[in-house]
Amino acid sequence: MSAKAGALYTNMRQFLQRDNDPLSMDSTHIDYKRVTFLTSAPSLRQCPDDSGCEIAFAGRSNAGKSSAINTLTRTRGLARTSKTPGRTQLINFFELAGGKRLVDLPGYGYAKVPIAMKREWDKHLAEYLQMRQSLAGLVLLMDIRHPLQEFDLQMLNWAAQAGLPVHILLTKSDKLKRGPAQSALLMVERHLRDMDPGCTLLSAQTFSSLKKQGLPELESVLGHWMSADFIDPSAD
Ligand SMILES: Nc1nc2c(ncn2[C@@H]2O[C@H](COP(=O)(O)OP(=O)(O)OP(=O)(O)O)[C@@H](O)[C@H]2O)c(=O)[nH]1
Ligand SMILES: [Mg+2]
Repeated sequence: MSAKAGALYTNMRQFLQRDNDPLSMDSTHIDYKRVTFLTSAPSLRQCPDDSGCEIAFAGRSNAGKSSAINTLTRTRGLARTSKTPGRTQLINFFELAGGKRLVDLPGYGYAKVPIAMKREWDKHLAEYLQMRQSLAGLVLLMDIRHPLQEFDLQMLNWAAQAGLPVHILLTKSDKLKRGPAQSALLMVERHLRDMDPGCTLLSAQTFSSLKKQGLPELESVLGHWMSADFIDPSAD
């Protein structure tokens, strides 16, 4: 187990001794409206200093990553959104108060991008996820109508191996009625329980940027990840 995975494991054990209902988690209050664009990086080398704490938003192209960041920060136009998949091609960093960061990752699995470009993205994405010490957790977004596709499963397996906590947002929940939306969530949660029986590192919720549905739950999980006792103590 890597040092990072070891520290996260210790944190998870401490966390397990508490109530692990996401809405009652002990969390840091973060004013998400106090956000500024920091930088865009084409690769890991150009990323800002790997210190403090950041949370990355990952998922297939068009899943709603940039929209979710704008919804969370109540800042329209902060992260660029588009009807054209593949819009976010760089790793975009946004800074919150206290030196914490949100990261908008390039979408994966967009078929129309030339294969060489796709390989480049995948390489940078994998490098970022594996090497970034300040990464405290991954928000993995999936369109609620098409959850757990091949790349999503790959991402989940990789994160589980690395001991990285993942919170799944089943996005665009406004596209489904309540019943089918809940069924999709239950199906995803069943899968997560199979992967991680205590469901200590993996969780899921429904979310809609359009209807602003699911914000308190998301904020609670992020607040917990960013709280001092959850951050890797070996990181500076
Ligand atoms: N109905 C609905 N549409 C949404 C929601 N969230 C995002 N969208 C739409 O989905 C499209 C893609 O959203 P983005 O936020 O740009 O998706 P992305 O994951 O950042 O996409 P890439 O940058 O290409 O990887 C846009 O047309 C959004 O308006 C939502 O909650 N409900
Ligand atoms: Mg985007």
